[in-house]
Amino acid sequence: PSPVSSVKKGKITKNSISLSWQEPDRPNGIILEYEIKYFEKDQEMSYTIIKSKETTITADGLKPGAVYVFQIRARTAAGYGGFSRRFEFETSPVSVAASSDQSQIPIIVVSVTVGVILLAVVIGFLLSGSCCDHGCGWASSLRAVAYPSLTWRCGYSKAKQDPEEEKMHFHNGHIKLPGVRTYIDPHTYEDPNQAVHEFAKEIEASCITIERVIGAGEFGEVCSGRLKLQGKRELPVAIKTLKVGYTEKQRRDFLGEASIMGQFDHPNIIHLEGVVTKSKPVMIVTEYMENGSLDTFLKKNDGQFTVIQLVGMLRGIASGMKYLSDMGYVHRDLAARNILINSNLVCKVSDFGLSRVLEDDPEAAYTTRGGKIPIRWTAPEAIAFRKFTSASDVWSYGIVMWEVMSYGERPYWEMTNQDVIKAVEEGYRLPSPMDCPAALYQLMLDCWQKDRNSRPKFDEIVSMLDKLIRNPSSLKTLVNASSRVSNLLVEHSPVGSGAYRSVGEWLEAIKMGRYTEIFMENGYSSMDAVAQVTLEDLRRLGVTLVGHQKKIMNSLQEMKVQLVNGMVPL
Ligand code: IFC
Repeated sequence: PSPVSSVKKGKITKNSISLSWQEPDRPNGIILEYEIKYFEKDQEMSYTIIKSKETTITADGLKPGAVYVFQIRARTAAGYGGFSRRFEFETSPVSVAASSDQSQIPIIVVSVTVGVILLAVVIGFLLSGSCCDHGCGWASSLRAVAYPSLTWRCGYSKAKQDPEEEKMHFHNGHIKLPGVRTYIDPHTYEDPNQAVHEFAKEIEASCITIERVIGAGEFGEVCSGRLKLQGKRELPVAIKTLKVGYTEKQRRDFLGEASIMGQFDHPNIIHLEGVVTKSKPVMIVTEYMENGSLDTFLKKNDGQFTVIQLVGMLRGIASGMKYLSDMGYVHRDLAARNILINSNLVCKVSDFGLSRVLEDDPEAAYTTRGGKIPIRWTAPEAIAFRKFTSASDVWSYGIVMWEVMSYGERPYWEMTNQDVIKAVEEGYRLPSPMDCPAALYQLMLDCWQKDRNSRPKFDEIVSMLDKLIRNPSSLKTLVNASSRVSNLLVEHSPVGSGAYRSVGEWLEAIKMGRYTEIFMENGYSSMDAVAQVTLEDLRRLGVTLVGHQKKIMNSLQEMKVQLVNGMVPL
């Protein structure tokens, strides 16, 4: 949306200023809300932000006789527009009669009490569940029962001098917490139609031209076509339709997907253009990704890319996943088949559900009491007790790295799901893909740590890949060809059974004995503990020489990769 250009003052008292304004000249979509930022003149470091669906607000709790600066911006499904210019208004001066001080005491007492209670509710709510679980587990159902309409929303405010004064806003029954931006499960809405229109723009069917069918979705077809919105140039789009004769629940689930996607705005997440709900068929419209899904694309172009290009793809996927995990969204089905790639080789995280997997291969999805799980992409704790978190998404990301570096090879080849589960449980891991840089394979192994808390976080993965891209020679060291035998799983851990009996003995053997004391003092006193050491840890321990870091990490890598002769007997 273009900036709001006209703002008028309304009622002004000594502690409050009311404002009203006009919708921007070029809204470029439906305005979902306005954000009003204000601060006392020359005190810009300490500002307050209020959100409003209306074109009027009252800012209260202001100082008497002070000048306040206001700026307003509008938000549509496409995001925020620019802030308006600054508008300055002054509160009325204090009245000379001093007795009013006394009369305010009851008001202050009541406000403080209400404030404390609200704070307690919010803190209780914060502690009552991690935001990383968007599943239908009993914990979240219980939360939904206990707090039927409480979900958090976006909204933020910079440090204020007086934190008690921090404003909290209720909007649609959702509490907006300062500083957190998390996605909202559309199931928490009583009326899913309201959810979809809060997050997705309604598109008129006449703006869409369908060209051809490109795939099958769970509820209908996926097509390519064009979207022409007034005042904008024609865009190539993908369109998913809901087949006729759907049930109310199917429509709800179908549009629930759009409500989720509409909350995301990131270059590596598939972008939702909008939905068609006012005419039939009901449709979800996204940007069009010319090269389709990443697994098929890589199989078709086997061996055609440079390592830097492949790492660029992986960097994009990790960046999209960092965004989703920051939003508190757990993907649960991260796999190369769920990544789309466009003509510029930009990868975007998507999700086509399990339908395709099931059609392709009845073995790929595993059923345990109503849940389908893509076994070979899923972390052991998610398979065993449904612990899906951003850390289990990191495991899947490691599998995606392996798929990308092996140009779309099937993880664990033709092993059965049962064999995969057993082998992984016993500590076996996929071997390095052919010609894979050692640093990338090490990152995969880090993603596949059994202990989910030891796996890297997505932001660490992004910065690691950035470093490798900035320093391409770091990708020259390939996984030792002789230690890579295809069709064999490698034993990953523990390394304790290796050649060295103590940390000192090991470090001496690689001429790094000078670090023995530092290792021992920092809890790396056994070979098992040493096995968990990452490059970050080394830096923290003060191993700053790159040559020493390499020597230690390479030696660890060598110990971890112990070849198993023949297919694992299970
Ligand atoms: C049930 C459900 C699905 N809940 C969430 N999703 C979901 C769907 C989540 C995400 C993600 F990654 F952002 F979290 C993405 C999708 C998704 O990709 N949906 C979707 C994609 C829906 C409709 C269409 C038309 C598309 N786009 C394409 O299929 C496509 C093909 C080529 N270019 O685009």
